[in-house]
Amino acid sequence: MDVDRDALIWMYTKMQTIRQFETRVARLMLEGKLPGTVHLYAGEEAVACGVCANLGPADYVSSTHRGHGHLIAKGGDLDKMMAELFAKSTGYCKGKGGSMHIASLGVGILGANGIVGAGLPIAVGAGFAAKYRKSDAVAVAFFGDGASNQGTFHEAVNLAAVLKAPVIFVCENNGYAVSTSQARHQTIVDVADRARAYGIPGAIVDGNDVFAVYKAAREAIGRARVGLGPSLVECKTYRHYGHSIGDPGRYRTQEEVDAWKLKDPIPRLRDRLIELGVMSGEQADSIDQEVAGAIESAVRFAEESPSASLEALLEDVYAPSGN
Ligand SMILES: Cc1ncc(C[n+]2csc(CCOP(=O)(O)OP(=O)(O)O)c2C)c(N)n1
Ligand SMILES: [Mg+2]
Repeated sequence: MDVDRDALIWMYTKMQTIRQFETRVARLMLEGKLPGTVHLYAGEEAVACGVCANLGPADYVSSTHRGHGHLIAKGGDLDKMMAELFAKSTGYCKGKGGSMHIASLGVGILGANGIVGAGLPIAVGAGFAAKYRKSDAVAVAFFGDGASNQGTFHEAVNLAAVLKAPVIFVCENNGYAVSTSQARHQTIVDVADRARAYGIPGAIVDGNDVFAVYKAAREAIGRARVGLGPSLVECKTYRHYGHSIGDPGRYRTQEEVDAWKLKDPIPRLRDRLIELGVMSGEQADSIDQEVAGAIESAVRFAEESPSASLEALLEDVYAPSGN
């Protein structure tokens, strides 16, 4: 496929970063070092990375409760993310938001979001604003199969279609909404079918194949940039961990989990890049080690940072007045 070498290496590195971040966060949670809970993205890395490889700093993403991967792929800083998870004042939201409320307008991250389906209308607003200002920026809304049943999904897709807003709706269909399988929460198999109801293109891709995601996203983002309006891209994927930390996962069989782990997007990409001669096994190992160093340094930064302060509790509640 016509993807340049730098983009391929970028995608491998980011996918590896997300996986190691999530693995480390799972351990920190089990050690009792992080307050609250986390929803881990491991297994779904090809979606965030295949999409964000087509975005620039001026573009926007709106995220979900399972947001670490989107934020890392969009350029989120590991130190500030880790510090936010540790509830430290050096975190993205000064330690007051935690995993589900990380936002950084500076890198186009409109926010992780604890409310299922809430990111979609936000992305439509950002996309419409970009169009209104005559910039060629686009907005991507990541959302789950469960979120596709929310009213916000239907309202957002309809409005984006009517406004021809540059928005790409990326459904991460991991087959479950908490413990409810897709077959029990909707009668359709493909969420992409819903695109037709709003007169926009709908594509279905293997969400564990970063090449497929990249290609579908490139087409949808390209259309949006030249004024052709929104698209929906459905990526079929799977989460390796439970819904959140502490989920015993009794609603899934071990056979199902094992079968999906055989389709793990990261070894798949690694093997393919070695086969294509894009990198050697040694180069891949050295990327993995570099990533491990960055994750450990983020943990150290977070551990050594001061805790969120009680005095700051009521700061940042209202926007500054006057402008
Ligand atoms: C409006 C709203 N309803 C219910 C919940 C509780 N809840 C949290 S995550 C979730 C399931 C989301 O499923 P999906 O959109 O498929 O995302 P996934 O967790 O699979 O990534 C639910 C019902 C919520 N946070 N917000
Ligand atoms: Mg889901």
